[in-house]
Amino acid sequence: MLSAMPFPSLLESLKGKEVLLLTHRGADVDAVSASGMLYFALRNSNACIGVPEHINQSAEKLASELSIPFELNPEPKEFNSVIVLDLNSWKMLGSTAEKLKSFSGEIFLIDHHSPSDDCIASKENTLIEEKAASTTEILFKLFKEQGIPISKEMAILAAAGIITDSAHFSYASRDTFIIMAEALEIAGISYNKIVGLFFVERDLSETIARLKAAKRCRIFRIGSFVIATSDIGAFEAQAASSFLRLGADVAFVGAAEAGEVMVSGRASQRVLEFGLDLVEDVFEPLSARFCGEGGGHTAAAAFNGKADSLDEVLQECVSLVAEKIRKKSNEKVQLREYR
Ligand SMILES: [Mn+2]
Repeated sequence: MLSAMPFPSLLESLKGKEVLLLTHRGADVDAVSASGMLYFALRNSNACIGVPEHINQSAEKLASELSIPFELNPEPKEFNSVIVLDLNSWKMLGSTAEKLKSFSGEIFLIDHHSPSDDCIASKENTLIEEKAASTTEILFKLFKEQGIPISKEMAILAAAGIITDSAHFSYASRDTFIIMAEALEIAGISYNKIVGLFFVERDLSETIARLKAAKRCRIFRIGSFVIATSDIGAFEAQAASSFLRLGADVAFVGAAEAGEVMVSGRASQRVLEFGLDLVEDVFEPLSARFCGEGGGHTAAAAFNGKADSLDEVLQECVSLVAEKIRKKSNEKVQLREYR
């Protein structure tokens, strides 16, 4: 979805204004790279990057390597305009959401997640391209279309966002590869050098979380697809990704605390090609039942809601996948669990 946008003149109209480039909480490499690209493009204005709550380690390393300043928990009211990057639901702003809700200036939004119902910016000020591998891919294209010069740093950032959000090109379109090639050309450094700018050794606590999730794994099969579920107190997304590498087609890993549940989902290329969409088929229906909010991408999504037991939520995730697979299969397929 590419909206008819005011974006051709966006940078022009922001000249001389105080602009906040706002990422999602726990900003990742793509969020920081997209903000960095705009930060460099707006260099002669007063642009500032704001990160709600915390920044992830890879993103922090990249920001430091490229000398990109950022501020934690920014105050939108100190700015004339806000550009929201790499998110499109209030929940992803964490504690900054309330501050932005009372912001009276103009808000723009550029993102590649599935659109949600709770719009942060007006339709004219929103640019969502779900097919883009990363927000930096959208910006790179936008800059080219508008004749905005792309510097070496901006190209490195475009590439970094693409590499991480496409999971090293597992989720990449033809456009992604074209943009990546152009970005590498301008960047003038190798692919490996770019990866080195944000690579951090995996934390021991993450390794333990992944292995614990594996220990508690439940395995289901429907037709030729394998679904894995587990629970863990941290690194849910990373644990879910591990299950895909072990061979699962769909993985749901959740955490629960004081009635609040959070589930991270991942889906393989094979099950996506079959027609499963984690947002539409699983996390959106889940939102109604467990009063929460789900969003993300077709292959990588998350849900936050309320439930007495995490098992109940994970079970519902499995049932929703099974339902979709049954609908699309001609033969009768049964859901079974391996114990
Ligand atoms: Mn992203």
